[in-house]
Amino acid sequence: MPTILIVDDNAPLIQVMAPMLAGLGQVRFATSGAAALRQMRLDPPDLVLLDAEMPEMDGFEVCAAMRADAALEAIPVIFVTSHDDLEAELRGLAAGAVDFIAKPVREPLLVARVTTHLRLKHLTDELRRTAQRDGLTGLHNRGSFDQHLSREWQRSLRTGTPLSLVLLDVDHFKRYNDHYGHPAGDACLRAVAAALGGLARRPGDLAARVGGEEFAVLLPNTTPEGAREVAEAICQAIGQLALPHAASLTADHVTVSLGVAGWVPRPSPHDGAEQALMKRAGEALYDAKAAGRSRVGP
Ligand code: GH3
Ligand code: MG
Ligand code: MG
Ligand code: MG
Ligand code: MG
Repeated sequence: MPTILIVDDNAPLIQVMAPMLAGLGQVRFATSGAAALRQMRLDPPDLVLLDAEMPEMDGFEVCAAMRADAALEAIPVIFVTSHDDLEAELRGLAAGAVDFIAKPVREPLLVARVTTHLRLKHLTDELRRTAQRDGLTGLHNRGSFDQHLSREWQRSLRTGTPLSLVLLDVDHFKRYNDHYGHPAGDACLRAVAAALGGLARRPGDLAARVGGEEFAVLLPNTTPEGAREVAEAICQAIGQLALPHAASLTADHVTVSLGVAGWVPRPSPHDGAEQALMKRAGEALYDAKAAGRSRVGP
């Protein structure tokens, strides 16, 4: 059930609109712009009906604040205003509104517009989800991982907290495919991915497939020592899946090698400074391979 947030300083008007929308979703309300933003940040709705004219923070300011917030920018906003005002309509659309409704609100029009924009929001959510996912494993894909890495890097830079990541590569996987066949190789990757997803459990942790048989786990607010513990746990858990690998030169079952990197980011004049974490983890992973595989490097 989608959620619809009605924002209006005029409480009686909310009471008029809420029953009209009851069949379309769960209706919430706020009577000021600041309260609306607070509520949205706690629990983002699927659609916002926003009164243009409110004391203190008006609808245009609320809409601008939403567009500047990565967590709220994709939520459609329909402006609601008391008069048939071309200038307000244009300002609303410029601020990022998807549509516009004039007061007094007419029920069929309100229902039709909200229905349309909820349907579009649902489709957009699905598309975004699909675009972020790896088709084989359902984990985040490389593009999504890079986006999150960059976002978390910026956040850690602001807050002065450490950001860590674990890079993981399946050992002797070419030999696995050669021995068991490609479809079995795919099933093996899915099993590894499921184990990985189950271990990256803290809010903000993100597991991704970043290459053919390479995975990464992003660990915000985690020291390199903490990340190393996570990596050791992953190494053990995947070994304990005991997936047979008769062609492995390391063990009789599927094993993985891992590399860890983490630190408190410092300002850099270069774009993409966060990729240094991937590079360092890759070097540690290489060391793990060289040292005999099935371990955390170096
Ligand atoms: P190492 O222990 O050094 O990592 O050896 P490796 O054989 O795992 O590494 P290598 O890079 O030589 O081979 C990786 C293999 O992973 C080769 C490729 O065919 C296989 N692979 C990549 N993506 C997929 C996939 O989506 N499905 C399957 N079944 N195999 C894949
Ligand atoms: Mg008002
Ligand atoms: Mg590899
Ligand atoms: Mg490999
Ligand atoms: Mg190889």
